[in-house]
Amino acid sequence: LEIDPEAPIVLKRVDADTASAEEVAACLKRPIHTSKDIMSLVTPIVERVKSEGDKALLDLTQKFDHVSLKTPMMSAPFAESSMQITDDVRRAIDIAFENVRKFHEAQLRKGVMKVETCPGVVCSRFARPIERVGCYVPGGTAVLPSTSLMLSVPALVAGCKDIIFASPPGKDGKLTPEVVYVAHKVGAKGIVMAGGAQAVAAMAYGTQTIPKCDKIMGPGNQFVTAAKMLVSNDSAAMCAIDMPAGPSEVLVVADQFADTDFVASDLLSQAEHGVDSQVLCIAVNMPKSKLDELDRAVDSQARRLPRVAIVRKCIAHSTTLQVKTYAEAFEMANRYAPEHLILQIKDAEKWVDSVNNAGSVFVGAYSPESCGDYASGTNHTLPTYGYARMYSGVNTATFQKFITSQVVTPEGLKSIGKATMDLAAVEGLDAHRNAVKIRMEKLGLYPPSN
Ligand code: HSO
Ligand code: ZN
Repeated sequence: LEIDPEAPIVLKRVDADTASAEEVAACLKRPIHTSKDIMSLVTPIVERVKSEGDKALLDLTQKFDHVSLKTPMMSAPFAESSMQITDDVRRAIDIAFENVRKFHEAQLRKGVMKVETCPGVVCSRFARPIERVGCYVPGGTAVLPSTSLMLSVPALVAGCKDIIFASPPGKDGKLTPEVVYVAHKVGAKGIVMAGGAQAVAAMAYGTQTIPKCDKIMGPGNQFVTAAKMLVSNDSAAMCAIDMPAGPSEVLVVADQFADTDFVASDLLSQAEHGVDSQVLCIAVNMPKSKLDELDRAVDSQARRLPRVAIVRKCIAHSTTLQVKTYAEAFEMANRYAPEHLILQIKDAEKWVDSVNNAGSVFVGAYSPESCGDYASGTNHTLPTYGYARMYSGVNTATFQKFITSQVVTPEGLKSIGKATMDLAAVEGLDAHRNAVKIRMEKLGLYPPSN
C-alpha cells in the first residue's frame, strides 16, 4: 500500500453515540494473527537447533542476521570493549536499574505466608527462585536495552542463579553495548548472540555452549512468540514462558481538560514502535474543536519524528473513539484490555479503581508511558492482545515458584482427620483413608467423634 506523504497523519474518528454496536466493537478488536503459517516456518528451525545445537545456531545467524560468528555464546566476564557507552547513558541505565530494582524488591515481601487453618494445622507458602532463566532482548527496527533491564533486574531480585541473555548481533557481529552493560550489572552468565526462533530454541534445549534454561521471558516478533509457544509445549524442553505476546498497544482516555500535545505525544510514542502497533484514543465528551486540535497535534508532531514512515502506517489504522461519559470510556477500556492505559482526565487518580483490565496504567497529565517504558520502576513487559484480562506483566513472581507446606499435629489430625477420611471414602481411595486412620488409631482418636 503506497502512502501519500502529503496526506494528513490522522486517526480515524468514530462517535460511539451514532455508530452501530458493530462499528464500536470493530474499533476494540485486534487484527487477527494467524500463526499457522508462522508455526510451519518456525518448527524446522526449532527442531534443527534442538538436534544440532551450536552448529545450527551459527548457520541460522548467518542466514537471518548475515553475520558469521565463531561461537554463539559470549560468556561472562564481559570485555570492557563490549560495553562502551557514554556517561549519560550509563547514568540513565543506573537510575532505571535502581528504580526497577526497588519496585521489584518490594514485591518480594508479598506472597509468603503462614496460616493456621484450624487448630494444629499450619499451612505455609514460600518462594524459591527459578534456577536458570533466559531473557530474550529483541533486535529488529530498534535496539531495546531497556527490555534487558526489565527482564533481568527482577530475575536478580528473585535470586535466580543463572541469568542468560539472548540478543541478535548487529551487522558488525557485535552486541548492543548497552545490553552488555546491563548483563554485566545483573551478573548474567552469558549472552546468546542470536535472535528469533533459533535463540529461543537454544535457551530452551541448551546447546554445547549454551546452558538450558527453565523459563524464557521477553517480547519478540511472531517468530519468537511461535517458538516460545512451541518449546513450552514440548516436554523434552521442560521450559516455561512468561506469556503470549502480540504487537505493542496503548489506549489513552482523554477528556476536554487534557493537553492535546501530551495526548498526541503518547499516541505517537506507541505508534513509533511498529506499523502493527495498536493505538486507540477514547475521547470523553470532547468538543469538536478539541478533537480537531488533537488531530493537528498528532500530525505536526508526527512529521518531525525520524520514524515518521512507521508512525504514518500505524496511525492509518488507529482510531479516536468519542464517548459521552467516563463510565462508558472505562467500560470500553476494560473490554479492550490494553497493554498500556493512559488516563489524561480530570481526577485521573480517582478513576484507577474503575480499571479492571490493563497491563499498566499511567495516571494523569505528567505520567507518560515513556517513563514506565524506561525508568519509573514498573515493568514494561506487559500482556498484549487482550491477554491483560487474565495475565499480569512480568514481575518478581515471574522468576519464582511458590512452594506450599503444612505441619499437622495430633491436635490437627483431630481437626481434619475425619473430613479427610470421609472424602477419601467418597473417592474410593482406601489407601488415602488408611493413612489417616492408622495414625488416629495410634493416637487413640479412632473412631473419630466429630
Ligand atoms: N513500550 C514498549 C517497551 C519499550 N518502549 C521499550 C521503549 N523501549 C512495550 O511495552
Ligand atoms: Zn515503548
